[in-house]
Amino acid sequence: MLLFSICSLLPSLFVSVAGGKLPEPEVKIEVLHKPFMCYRKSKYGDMLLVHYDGFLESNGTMFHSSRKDGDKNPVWFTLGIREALRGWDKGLQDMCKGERRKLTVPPSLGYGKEGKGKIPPGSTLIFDIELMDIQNGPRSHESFREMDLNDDWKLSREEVKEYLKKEFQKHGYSPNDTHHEVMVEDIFKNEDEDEDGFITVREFVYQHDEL
Ligand SMILES: *[C@@H]1O[C@H](CO)[C@@H](O)[C@H](O)[C@H]1NC(C)=O
Ligand SMILES: *[C@@H]1O[C@H](CO)[C@@H](O)[C@H](O)[C@H]1NC(C)=O
Ligand SMILES: [Ca+2]
Ligand SMILES: [Ca+2]
Repeated sequence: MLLFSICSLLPSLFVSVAGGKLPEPEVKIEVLHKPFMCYRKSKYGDMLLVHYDGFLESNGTMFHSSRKDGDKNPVWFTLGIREALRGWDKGLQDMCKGERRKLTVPPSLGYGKEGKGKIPPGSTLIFDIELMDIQNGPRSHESFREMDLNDDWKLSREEVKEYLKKEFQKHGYSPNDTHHEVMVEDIFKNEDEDEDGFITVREFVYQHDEL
């Protein structure tokens, strides 16, 4: 059971995501606070830790606050892969750690015509978001460089297998060669688009078309 759950988790790091291609309504971005020092700006594929308050534009009701609701912890999400609202993917790019933004998110980049829970159909949303931390995401160049043990800018089956082994150990599981080989085959089936036996930076980092 345990092994099953981590195995279903790991390949998801490699699962391709669909990219939006058509021109779309924009998110309005207002910078509320910009830190004096900015060592790194958020970019596609980064993991962001944020605190946020979300309001309905219609009457100003707060529908969620990470500072006040639940465990009151900030939340992690990966930028640009639709893990969060598309309005966040668009509105939280090039942001410094410590920066605060107000985003005005149209319904089509939020919860759409259907709405969700406390959010009525067709709602424009206002978010007050503070970026607390930035980490390398699973799809980042940095992660790729880490996996590319011989620095030839492509990932071999052996390198991916090494990575899986390390990830398993990090999560407290003993490595299992047979199992890793099955996972590697699965990953290559999805990621090695030109089937040359290597996963290139392009194949790894960028969005795959699912048209
Ligand atoms: C604001 O709008 C929401 C959704 O229509 C509604 O549930 C809520 O009661 C309203 N709040 C106020 C203060 O009018
Ligand atoms: C290793 O994985 C294979 C395939 O998933 C499984 O059949 C086998 O029982 C595992 N071995 C150990 C020692 O866990
Ligand atoms: Ca390599
Ligand atoms: Ca390839």
